[in-house]
Amino acid sequence: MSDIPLVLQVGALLPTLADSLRTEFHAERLPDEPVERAAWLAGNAGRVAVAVTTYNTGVGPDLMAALPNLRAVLIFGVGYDSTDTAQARERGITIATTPGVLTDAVADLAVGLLIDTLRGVSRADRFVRAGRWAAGETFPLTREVSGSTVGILGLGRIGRAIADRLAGFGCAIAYHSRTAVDGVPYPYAATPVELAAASDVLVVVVPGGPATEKLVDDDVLAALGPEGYLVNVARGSVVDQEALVRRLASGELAGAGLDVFADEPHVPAELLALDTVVLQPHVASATEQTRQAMADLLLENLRTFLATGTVLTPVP
Ligand code: NAP
Ligand code: 8YV
Repeated sequence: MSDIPLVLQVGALLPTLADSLRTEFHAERLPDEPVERAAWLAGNAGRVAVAVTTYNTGVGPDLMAALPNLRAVLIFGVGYDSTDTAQARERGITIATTPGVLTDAVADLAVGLLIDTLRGVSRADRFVRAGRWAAGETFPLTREVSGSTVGILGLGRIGRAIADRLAGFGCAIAYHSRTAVDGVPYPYAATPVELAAASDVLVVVVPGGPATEKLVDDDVLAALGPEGYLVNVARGSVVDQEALVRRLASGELAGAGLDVFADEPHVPAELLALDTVVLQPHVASATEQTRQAMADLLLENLRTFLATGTVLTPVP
């Protein structure tokens, strides 16, 4: 067994990032297959100083407990809800994410989803491809985006970028976070229900995890109402998905644009069948430019951590 601190890749990563980890840091990849993984851990767990992972995989409680000398978890992404932050705090393990560099890409996709959901862009595309326009059918009228009222649930980095983009469309913006944000021109709603009741569209962009589990519950969806739309680019866990499906299917909600789901990559069959819903495979940050910027920031965090024991972008 070598004494050199090991960088461990946990789960699939952007191929260019995985290459850099291997060539620059001699990183090894934790096997995904359980028997192979257990054998690898039995021989190597004590060597691991840094784990590199994504939201999709994370370093959960069991894996973290199995790595006695782990000092840092570096996450490719801004959300860290799949990593055991409580254990990390207790053991003094640093967690770093890649905030900021993905804000624009995620905000762009959120606005695109919102426009698609209200104006039926994907639906109209299906209509044309199916030959229905050529056959003389008329596509139904849709909901105007400009001038609508948009509630932002979570006015952080991404929420603010979405709000500012939509303000440019002449939308009226309101928001809810746990605390009101100083110096923003948008009115604050005291609760998610109050925000939903005042909105035509509710855009969800709070972090996932226990504190926000089903923050968008049936009451919030009821307050949004049958003319209301939901856009979720945060985490599936933030929305009561069963209630959402029920209300969409019964027409008690007008539509939804969803990049994230409760049990990814599984999407409820009821949603697949609904024409009022636009579905994305968790791709809000997935542009060439942003994924490269995320990889660059992660690698900078790794170099800094190995040199100084600190990171540039720790989670609070
Ligand atoms: P951020 O700057 O930390 O913003 C999070 C916002 O949520 C803050 O305004 C925060 O304000 C609010 N918030 C936190 N807990 C809350 C609660 N319990 N109730 C109400 N508001 C709450 O984070 P960000 O960079 O904007 O990213 C936000 C989230 O987007 C990430 O955590 C991630 O889950 C998701 N995301 C998804 C994708 C994707 O591919 N779909 C990509 C990137 C990020 P207060 O603390 O004042 O409440
Ligand atoms: C993922 C995300 O990181 O940043 C986040 O929180 O959800 C995404 O950007 C990306 O899908 C890679 O896991």
